Amino acid sequence: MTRDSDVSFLEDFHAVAQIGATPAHGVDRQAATAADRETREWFRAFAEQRGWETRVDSIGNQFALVELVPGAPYVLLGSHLDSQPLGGRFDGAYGVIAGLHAAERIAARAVSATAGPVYNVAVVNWFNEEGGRFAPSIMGSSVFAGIKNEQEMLEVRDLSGISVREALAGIGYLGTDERPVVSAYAEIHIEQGRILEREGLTIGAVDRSWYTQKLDIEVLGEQSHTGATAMADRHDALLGAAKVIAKVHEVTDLFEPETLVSSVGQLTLEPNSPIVVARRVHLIADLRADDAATVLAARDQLLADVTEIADAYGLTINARDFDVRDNQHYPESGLALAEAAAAELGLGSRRIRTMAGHDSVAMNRIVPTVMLFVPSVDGVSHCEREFTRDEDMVEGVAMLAEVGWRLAHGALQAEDAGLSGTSATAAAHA
Ligand code: HGY
Ligand code: MN
Ligand code: MN
Repeated sequence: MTRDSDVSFLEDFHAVAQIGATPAHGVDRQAATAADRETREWFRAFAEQRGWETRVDSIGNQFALVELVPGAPYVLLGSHLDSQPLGGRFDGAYGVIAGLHAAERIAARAVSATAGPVYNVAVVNWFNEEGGRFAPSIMGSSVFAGIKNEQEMLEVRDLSGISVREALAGIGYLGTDERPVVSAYAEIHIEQGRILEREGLTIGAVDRSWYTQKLDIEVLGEQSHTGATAMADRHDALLGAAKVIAKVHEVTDLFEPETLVSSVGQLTLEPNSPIVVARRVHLIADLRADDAATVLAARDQLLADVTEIADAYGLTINARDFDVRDNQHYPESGLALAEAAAAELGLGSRRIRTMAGHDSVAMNRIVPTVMLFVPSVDGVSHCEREFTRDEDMVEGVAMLAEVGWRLAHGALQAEDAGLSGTSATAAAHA
């Protein structure tokens, strides 16, 4: 039986999925593009129709604030509306729209509750979680959490040389508003893996994130004529890059299957002419494992491989660690809260690791954080084929509303997570 509120959520979700929609049912809404602006306008309209205050901070994070207890800190719910190029319509967007609907249900419940909330509720659309256009990913929430320097992030440029600052100003979302003081954070997201689907469960309570890092690699050769240059005289940066890319894949064979994942997803080539041996290739390798030591061992092996390739082909190859993210452990009390909420709603749940990064990875550093998953069909993500069933999505909204209700009643305190206090306290100490 689908409740009216579920119908309303599904209508909103499928409406947003039309913004930046691609012919194969994905979305292309990269950070601070026109499509990103359109989803931000949708977010703002949703809040304003309900009389909620909206804010935009100085790194483009967008907030909707629901005041239940004047002057109190906010339980923050949310995720991100930006997508990968030709990405999926569920990644991030599900969590933002679920957050808006959960906040609406919490506000309605507070009206008639005997024991009212002690905290307010807010919903966030984080800027540039995906990092496809502007690296690193998880940018807006990392600045909010004091992990990344705001000015540095505003100066990051995309491949066409446009800075974050220029792009945000260009869509009218380089804000100046004060950030809300946050007491706790909860995020619901598609799993982007196969475990919940395989086990027939609706909810994942995330206990830990994988250790991840990027290797920023520059391969330098010498430009020359592809027809007139002797093979012995060539310093072919693209050949070297091809060897590096193969090594980034092959290094996973040195470890137990599926314990290390790695790929190169982005490459730029100069001068990129069919008659010219390449002078320069820039590429980014993504390395992840549950065990930090595995990533570090793979990284060391790759640095040795890179040196060998440089020597063998007469190249210079520079490799730099980038976007290193330590394992994040979510608080035990938050996991117990999620499991109790799932049980109350009659939803099957289990604890689960996240291999993908999320804004909750940043927020867990400053406030008690609950990270939840709903199933992904076939585990596919960052792809137009990404899919989650309506029935799983609506169960997830009910789950987020229940978790948010408990958080708004103070169910998780900073000390539960070994933290000092609200986000204001943490930022003051950052
Ligand atoms: O970095 C990540 O894993 C996320 O998809 N942005
Ligand atoms: Mn995401
Ligand atoms: Mn993603």
